[in-house]
Amino acid sequence: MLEIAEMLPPNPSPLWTLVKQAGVTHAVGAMPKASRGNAPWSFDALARAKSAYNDFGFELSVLESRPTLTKAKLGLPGRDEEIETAIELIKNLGRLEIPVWCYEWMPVFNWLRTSTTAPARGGALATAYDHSIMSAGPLTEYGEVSEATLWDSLEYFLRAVLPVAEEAGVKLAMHPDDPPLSPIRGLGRIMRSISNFERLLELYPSPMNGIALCQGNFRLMTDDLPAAIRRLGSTGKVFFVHFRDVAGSVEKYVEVFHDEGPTDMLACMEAYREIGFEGVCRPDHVPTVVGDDNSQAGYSMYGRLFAIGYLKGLREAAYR
Ligand SMILES: [Mn+2]
Repeated sequence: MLEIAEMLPPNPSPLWTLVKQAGVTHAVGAMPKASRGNAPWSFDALARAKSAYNDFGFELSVLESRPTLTKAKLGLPGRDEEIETAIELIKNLGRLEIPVWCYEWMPVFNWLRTSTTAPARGGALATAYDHSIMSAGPLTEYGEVSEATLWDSLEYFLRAVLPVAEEAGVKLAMHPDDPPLSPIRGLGRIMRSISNFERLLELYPSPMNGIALCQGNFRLMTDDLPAAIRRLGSTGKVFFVHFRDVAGSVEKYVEVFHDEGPTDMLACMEAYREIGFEGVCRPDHVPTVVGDDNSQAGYSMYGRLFAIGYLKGLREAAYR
């Protein structure tokens, strides 16, 4: 059964209460800040974070933050030290029975937008991406990096971490590149097509090597998202779902409310039921609505209420 979760920063806040009031039972968490000499990925830090979620009645289903992996992604000297932190994190997730780690392979840039103030329905604010703006920007300090380099570094990483993940019983869910475009400012990006995700699964076959199906990005890779869910889901390797939609194309798009995009969201929910998805699905990136400030574009508080309610309704329709 698909369970609905929300992304909650690791400290209790009014957001936690609101999400609880909306009937959400599962949390997608992040590493806490370092404290008392404990690294964010240490057992002690993660144990306290997990307890906080549990104390509020949330099951911590996914950890969706990462230690720095820039050298690991770019294949640079020092990568083994970075990979060692990922290994320690995975071991500690196993010890604490946190079943999924969501990671990504976007070098230097994480998710990228050229606007956080795009006009959305009723005066809400959305995030948007326009490649004609981004591509005018300078190269990073790393210059040009090929996709071949990223594939090599990813294989090196998987060979190091997947045996640990198997031992720990922790599933690794790869989030797609956002936007799924390559290169950006000289940096190749590889997690940007359905066939590349199939290549990821073949790179190191393992029951722990899987996918975070972020709909906003996969919808920019295909015109038939429900079919893509069934195709990737047939591998049994969809471990985590981000629920959202965008309008436009990969070169120029804007995020939308969950009910107004071009994607048939009910058909997506039915596809998750058909593939027997057993994991959590969280709303991703909501517009900033009245009563919210825009300081954390995509993750404002009240905007989430609508997304959670819509997702709950779709789940009820698909699973009844
Ligand atoms: Mn996402």
